[in-house]
Amino acid sequence: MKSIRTALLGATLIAGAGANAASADELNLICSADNALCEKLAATFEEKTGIDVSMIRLSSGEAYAKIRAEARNPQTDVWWGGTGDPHLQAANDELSASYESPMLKELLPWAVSQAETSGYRTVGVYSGALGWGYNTEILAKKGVEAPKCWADLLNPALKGEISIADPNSSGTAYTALATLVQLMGEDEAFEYLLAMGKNVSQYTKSGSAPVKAAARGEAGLGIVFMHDAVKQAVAGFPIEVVAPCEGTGYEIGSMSLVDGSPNPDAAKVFYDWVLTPEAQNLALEVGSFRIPSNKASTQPEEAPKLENVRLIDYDFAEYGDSERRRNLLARWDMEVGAAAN
Ligand code: S7P
Repeated sequence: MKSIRTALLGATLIAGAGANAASADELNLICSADNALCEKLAATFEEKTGIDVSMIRLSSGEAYAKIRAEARNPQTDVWWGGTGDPHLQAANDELSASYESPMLKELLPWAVSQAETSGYRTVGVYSGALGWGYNTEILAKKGVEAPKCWADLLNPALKGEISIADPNSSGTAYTALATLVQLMGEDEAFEYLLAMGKNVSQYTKSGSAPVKAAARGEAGLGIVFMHDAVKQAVAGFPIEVVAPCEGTGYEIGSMSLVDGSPNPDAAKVFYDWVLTPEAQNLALEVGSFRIPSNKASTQPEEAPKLENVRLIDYDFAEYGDSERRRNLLARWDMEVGAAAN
């Protein structure tokens, strides 16, 4: 990577002292995946390139809100990970920059399609299906039958046992909301969410927190991406992973470069590196079992097999559209959030 660094420093010198000129030795990263993976990526990149990474972990909705708030004076260079819909919303709002990475040709079709949908303002980095993990010991103690379908989550015996995130902060929970709307129709999905809300103990900020709570015995069931539930099961917790019988949605975890960012050269170095198999395989070292987007990356054995999951034809363009996402979140606040308070 030495030569890349030298090229970068040259590029910075040529850029001169323009308003946005900054050191090629710095990168400001928002990471919206598991903190362990975020730290691993940042540390390895620093080690390889000598570029200092200043990283914060934010849930997908919070990351979008931060980038939006900084639009006039961007502080962030790269937003890596988190669900694709808010990345598409950022693209829609022209908060992200268009970049056709030379790595695109190495990626699986769903990752490239995410780039094409957004005019190359975002790209797919991993994928995984939505489902839940339940604590087998808690449900057995309560005599509750294993919940296999969305309909089963309305069982009054689950009162106070379900945990799911707030879709305003969490991309996972927004994926759940958009999935139910696509499965049932919008009015029916909101009726369902209100009814299920009677069983919800807590709307968390982070998307993976619900299944961590279930693993620790603080909740009976957490609605999350299936790979986040697998992580708890692999770690030895009594968690059973479920793909809902009626069908379910999925995410294309994404990455975007921020338009007008302070360190655009370093940002592109990170962008290209993090799409390599070498970088994508780091996920395995921290027990993150989602499907990586590079064709040559290792597909984790533990990752839920998508061919065994009844996937809906998730409409990323519609549910990543700014107005659609804003309206759905406003309705969630008025109906579901208000009922929880
Ligand atoms: O890396 C695992 C993963 O779950 O992290 C992301 C994250 O949970 C999304 O966070 P929020 O729901 O808090 O926004 C997911 O994209 C990814 O699957």
